[in-house]
Amino acid sequence: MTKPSDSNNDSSLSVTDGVNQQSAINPQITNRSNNERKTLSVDEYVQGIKTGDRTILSRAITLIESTKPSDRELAQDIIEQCLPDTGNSIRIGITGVPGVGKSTFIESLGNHIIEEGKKLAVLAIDPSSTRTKGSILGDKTRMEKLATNDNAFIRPSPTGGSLGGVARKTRETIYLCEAAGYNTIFIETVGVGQSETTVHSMVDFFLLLMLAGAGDELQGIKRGIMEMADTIAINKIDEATEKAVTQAVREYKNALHLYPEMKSGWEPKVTTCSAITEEGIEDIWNTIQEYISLTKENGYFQNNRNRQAKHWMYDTISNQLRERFYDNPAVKEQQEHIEQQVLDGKLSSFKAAQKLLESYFNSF
Ligand SMILES: Nc1nc2c(ncn2[C@@H]2O[C@H](COP(=O)(O)OP(=O)(O)O)[C@@H](O)[C@H]2O)c(=O)[nH]1
Ligand SMILES: [Mg+2]
Repeated sequence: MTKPSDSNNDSSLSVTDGVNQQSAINPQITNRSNNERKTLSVDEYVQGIKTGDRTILSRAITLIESTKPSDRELAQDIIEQCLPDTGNSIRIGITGVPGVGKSTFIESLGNHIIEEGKKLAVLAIDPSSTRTKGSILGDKTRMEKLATNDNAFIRPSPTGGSLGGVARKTRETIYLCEAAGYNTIFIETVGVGQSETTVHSMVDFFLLLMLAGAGDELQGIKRGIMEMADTIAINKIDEATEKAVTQAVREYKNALHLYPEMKSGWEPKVTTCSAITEEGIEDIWNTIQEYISLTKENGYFQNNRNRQAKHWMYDTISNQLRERFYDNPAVKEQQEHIEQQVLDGKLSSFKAAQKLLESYFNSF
């Protein structure tokens, strides 16, 4: 498998403004320039976003990603006012192991659909990544044409925090991008952990990229992820033998047959492509269109969106409760000590949890 060679990339590509990439390069500079910026009102943010002002959109996303409560409050007000202009996009999740070609694929398909007149936002979820300067520029170089296209907006994965936190930020970012007129949203995620389940819960269509000539065990893809895929695309067919490609297609088709029918009424497809030569890319777009038509017709599209919206609501509640709990001074003070007592066998896990919860509830 080809590994991305991210280091030593230097580039003057336009990189969408964001806390992470700037702070990765020089935190001091970021802080200074942020402080010097004019503060905007909620209305100014909302107007800016709705008129497609990319700088203001970027700044609003930075508020979403901020850990400062006042920033997050402001972000919530902005999202609330943008809400009537959201939902009118196709949200597509793209997953696969590192190096399979996700970013290159996005560059290829992205430019294709922009030529068709679409506006594309590319977001990423990668909770494992502590993004370095190298990896950001690495992704950007894979998306060289997109990164400089006025109809594309690329935002790297928010750093830090739990998967739940990263998921919330991404969901909220989807809303803002939709309000800014991006009618197609790609969300790239690494297909190795829990993050693809999270992405699956925020997209309409889920695409899994694979390689020919490597068993799925080798590719680190769990069965559960294949089960979620609306399409499996075998990438890099330009460098695989025809025999290996044919065999891979057959194997994945067989594997998909073992799963129960999808609730969407869609029969998952196995297809092939090369993100480099662009062979098969248009076909995949057509497949996505077919899927959208089918699910809009049979009602699944809207039902699924409703289900997701409900899920996000409860997910947000759980996450905020958890964050509040662990941020609580009384909990913080005792956590380590109580944990040690459990490790020493002096306290049962249940009792320990009860004690911590009590100190939380008694702190109000
Ligand atoms: N030959 C070939 N190489 C590809 C293809 N797609 C991606 N690559 C290469 O595979 C490497 C990893 O690609 P990247 O898009 O960064 O993968 P990601 O980690 O899944 O985002 C890069 O060197 C790409 O140039 C393809 O279709 N054919
Ligand atoms: Mg990538």
